[in-house]
Amino acid sequence: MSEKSVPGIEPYESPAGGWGALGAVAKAISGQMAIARESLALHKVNQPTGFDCPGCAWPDPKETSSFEFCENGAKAVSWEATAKRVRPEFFASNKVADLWNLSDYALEGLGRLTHPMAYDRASDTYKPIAWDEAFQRIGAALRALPDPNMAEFYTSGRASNEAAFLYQLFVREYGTNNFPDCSNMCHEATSVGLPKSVGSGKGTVVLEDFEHCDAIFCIGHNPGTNHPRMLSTLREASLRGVPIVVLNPLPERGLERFTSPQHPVEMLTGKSVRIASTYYKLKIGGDVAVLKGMMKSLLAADERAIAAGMPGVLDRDFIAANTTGFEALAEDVAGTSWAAIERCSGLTRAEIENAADIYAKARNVIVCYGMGITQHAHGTENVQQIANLLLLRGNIGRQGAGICPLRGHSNVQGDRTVGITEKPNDELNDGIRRTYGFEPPVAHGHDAVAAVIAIREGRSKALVALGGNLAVAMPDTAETFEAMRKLDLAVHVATKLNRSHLILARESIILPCLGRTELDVQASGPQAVTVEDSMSMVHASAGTLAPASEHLRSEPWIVAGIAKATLPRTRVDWDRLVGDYNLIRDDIEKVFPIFRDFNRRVSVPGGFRLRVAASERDWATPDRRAHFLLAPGLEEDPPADANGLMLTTVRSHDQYNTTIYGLNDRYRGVSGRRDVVFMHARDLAARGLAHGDRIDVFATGVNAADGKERAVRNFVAVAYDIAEGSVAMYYPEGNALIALESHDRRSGTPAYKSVPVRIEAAAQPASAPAQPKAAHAT
Ligand SMILES: Nc1nc2c(c(=O)[nH]1)N[C@H]1C(S)=C(S)[C@@H](COP(=O)(O)OP(=O)(O)OC[C@H]3O[C@@H](n4cnc5c(=O)[nH]c(N)nc54)[C@H](O)[C@@H]3O)O[C@H]1N2
Ligand SMILES: Nc1nc2c(c(=O)[nH]1)N[C@H]1C(S)=C(S)[C@@H](COP(=O)(O)OP(=O)(O)OC[C@H]3O[C@@H](n4cnc5c(=O)[nH]c(N)nc54)[C@H](O)[C@@H]3O)O[C@H]1N2
Ligand SMILES: [Mo]
Repeated sequence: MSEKSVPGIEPYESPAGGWGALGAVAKAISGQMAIARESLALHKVNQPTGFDCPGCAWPDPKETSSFEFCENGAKAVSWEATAKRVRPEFFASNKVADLWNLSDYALEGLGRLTHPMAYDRASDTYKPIAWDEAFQRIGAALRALPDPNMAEFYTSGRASNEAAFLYQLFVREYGTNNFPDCSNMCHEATSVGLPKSVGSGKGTVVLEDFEHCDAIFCIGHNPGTNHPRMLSTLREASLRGVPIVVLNPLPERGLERFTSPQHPVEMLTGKSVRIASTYYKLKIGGDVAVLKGMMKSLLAADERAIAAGMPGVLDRDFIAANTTGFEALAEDVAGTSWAAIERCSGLTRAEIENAADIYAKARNVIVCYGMGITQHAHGTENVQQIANLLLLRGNIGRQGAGICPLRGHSNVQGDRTVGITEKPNDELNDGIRRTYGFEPPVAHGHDAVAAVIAIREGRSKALVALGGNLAVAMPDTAETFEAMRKLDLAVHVATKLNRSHLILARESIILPCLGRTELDVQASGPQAVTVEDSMSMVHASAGTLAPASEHLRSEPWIVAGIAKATLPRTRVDWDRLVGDYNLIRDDIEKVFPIFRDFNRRVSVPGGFRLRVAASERDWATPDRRAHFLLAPGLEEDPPADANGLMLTTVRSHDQYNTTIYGLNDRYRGVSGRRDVVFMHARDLAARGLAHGDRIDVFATGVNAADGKERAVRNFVAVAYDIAEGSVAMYYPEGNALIALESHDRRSGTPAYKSVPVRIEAAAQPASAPAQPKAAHAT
């Protein structure tokens, strides 16, 4: 990094974890001014009798008796269990036009919502409304639509199985499959790509497999920030001598070295454990090239071995017995030149061959991956190339080996399992017919991108959001905001105020709900909900804290309220279900037989695993075989425009998606700011720029194809050890640069991680605001 000092930018030399993490937790908790409440809450996280951490979807170790320390889990819990409140008096004295000018950080920082609120246009304020009246208004507006397909029902992945199941039931009885879901912005490439490869759309490994693997590949995910408890698993593997190969354009500290706060000796001696044994900084979007290069190298090694009369490198028996498409893959890979692979990946042939060698020498291999793989125009192909690589040596469906997509929200996978999908299959539709006796809509509905486009074009007029911050999470900030202002109805079920709530529809309603940490009492007594983690483990979660306000209601209760007010002739006994969540689980089991014996199996501490057929080499594809699938086209990739750079958008260490906990990104050496663009020193120099300079970033290519200028201005260039030609900034700041049309055609996942840009010295003086301000519409 350059010598010039830039405020808030200072390299972080320590390992991930360690005292830095403990300090950050203390700060996060005291910042929320409720120490007693939180420390009580933290002890209940991921315990057999407590609540599931709202942080991430990494599974809990089997022996959940000891509290597993996690800095970002602690932040997520204290953010929810905060003592701060945003009450009706606050809304009464702050017009929405003024709230709009607060930052996203400040908006959520106001604290927990306490009352149902409805927007009042005359005063430009949100005013309290009784629950029943809110439901009546929502029901009337939804019934007034000429077609149920003119409403969109968004789900964010924190919703429990019980809430999500009731929600999809209500929406289907209402008559649409418009289920935009945060999963559409996240692991949709997995859900679409993997079933075609191996017949199952979920990860095939369980936590225990990490104890039996001989090599781990970590591609495009940042566990030190986003799945911190995974560092303990990687640490154990590293200590066993397991090679860990990382493919990531950025040097992520959590993937380099880790000091475990669980281990007093490590903490006291300041020692750390190396995580990556080999760290390859590939170019953004270079994954298909690397994976194809690795396969090319494996095929060549296999041929050489066989020619020399030695055992081959590939698992030919497995390939013959279980797969189709091998010959086509071999041909595709043979036809891909090393020159193209090197150009597209930014790595050398020798580096890729080394990675292939580590892969080939390991008996059991696990490949883990995250958003660096899925959020590209070729996200589905990325996922399928990972599956190919694993299939070549039979690394799926046996102990110690498999594919491990790191899911995002703590229950995003479960929401999908219980029916949040815009493309219902026959099994789901039959389950609903059988259980409730109404005819569910069968035509496919909208995913997230399609929903926003439908709203933009005036084809959809109502949005109901079960959690989340859809407008800010989606690409194309300006267009998405403008679209949302055309709605007749916007309903947000939420714990905290966010910008999506301030984008006003003709009728806007905020319904405040209980969080995971809070006690949920219904007619039959205190309730537990269930969630499914990244490894298909389903377990119970029961809040323990007193609710943040007496007016809060549970998500299942709220969904039932909306349903009853919308569907006067409903076939569902909503009150009965909401009175006892065991009955919701009984119904889930009726609709989805995979949940067989649900209530009994989930009552065991740690819960149970939902069957993933591919984990047992049962390939649930039409021909009952796993498929090698091609990603042709590397050769045709146009060389990047001479002045062009590829931008990726990432999470800082102090945020949870659109929720900004703080302005620091400790491991990347950033404090007190988010207006940064990480760039390689040579990319700076090539543009006559220096570390610390103010810059403007302009979208090019696919994101400028419609002739609209998409730009973010007055950011600060930070010299960084990132792959050359690749630059990075934070999400959601970067969303303004991405057109809705820039997404994976197969899965609909926005290409948040490959944004072609041009970077120039800032046109305006440094004192200008760093963020573009969108005008407030009334
Ligand atoms: N504390 C915290 N925890 C979270 C979240 C959070 O915001 N905060 N979000 C949750 C959610 S919803 C999700 S989906 C997950 C997200 O978890 P991650 O998938 O880890 O999320 P990102 O921060 O988007 O980081 C992706 C990583 O991919 C790398 N990358 C970027 N582009 C490329 C590329 O082209 N190729 C490769 N190989 N790598 C690339 C980036 O450098 C970064 O290290 O985390 C979940 N957990
Ligand atoms: N550029 C760029 N954009 C991205 C991404 C990226 O990597 N880059 N990542 C994408 C990904 S992976 C995802 S998953 C999406 C995230 O999209 P969302 O899931 O829509 O966003 P969140 O920020 O997680 O939602 C935060 C809000 O959820 C509400 N909330 C919190 N807890 C609860 C609860 O228990 N119940 C209810 N009802 N509400 C609650 C609060 O009001 C809070 O303001 O963003 C996507 N957008
Ligand atoms: Mo996500």
